[in-house]
Amino acid sequence: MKRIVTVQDISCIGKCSLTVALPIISAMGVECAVIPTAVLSTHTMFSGFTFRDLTEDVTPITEHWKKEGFGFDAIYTGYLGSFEQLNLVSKLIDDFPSLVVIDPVMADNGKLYTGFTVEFAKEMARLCGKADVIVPNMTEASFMLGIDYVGSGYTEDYVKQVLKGLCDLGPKYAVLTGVDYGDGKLGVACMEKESGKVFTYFRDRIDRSYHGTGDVYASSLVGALMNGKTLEESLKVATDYTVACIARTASSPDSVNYGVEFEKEVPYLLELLK
Ligand code: PXL
Repeated sequence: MKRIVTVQDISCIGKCSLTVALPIISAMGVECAVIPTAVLSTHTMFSGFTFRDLTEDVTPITEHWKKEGFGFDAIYTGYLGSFEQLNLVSKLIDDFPSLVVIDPVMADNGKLYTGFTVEFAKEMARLCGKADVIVPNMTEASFMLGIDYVGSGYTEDYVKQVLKGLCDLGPKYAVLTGVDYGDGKLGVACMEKESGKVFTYFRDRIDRSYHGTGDVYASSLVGALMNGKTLEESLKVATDYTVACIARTASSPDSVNYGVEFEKEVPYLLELLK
């Protein structure tokens, strides 16, 4: 059985970060260890959320693991809240060699999330240099590269240029999520650093946007990789699953406004793995 460790916050209500990663990765038959970096009452799109920082717990946790001799097949990081946490993740990658998947969660739709800065984006870009796979959206990629955010009307050449910039940060593969050429499709584009080869996968765009879909995407991507799928196959699994979650949520009378109904689509996710 494969074992991964994921490093991100736990937003007690919010259908994002750990409350998404843990169930999805476990359902995919992969042991999911966690390093919770902070406890929030909700994700940061609510006002008045509580925030308890757990940075000082990270090193004691990993030191204990080293003594016990634990190892991991993959490290998957999501929302990280401080420069110190970026350094701790960097050390974790050195201490526990494994496949490293970094989702540089910090921004969307041209804007940084509450609490993030341009300087943080630069440091996150440095951390991405240690990854095998990074999965920023267009906004995160722009902040990490220090370029203007282009929300629409861009070309395939532009996307290639951004992917090349991301590969130059150092990861083996750069995946751009939320690629939209204005033709009614939405998808991902991936570049392999060594060969410069680009792979894309698109689905019909559903004009709804929900919080936490990036976490659903990255978690199912990691789960698919750990199930022995290639990166190309894994990107398709993650895209198809995320689209299904969005479609279900858009048509559900019970849907909440803070996240997607990823739970009900787990059977479909397992079908995709076959
Ligand atoms: O879905 C990403 C995410 C994770 N964790 C927290 C967040 C967000 C996005 O806003 O606020 C706390």
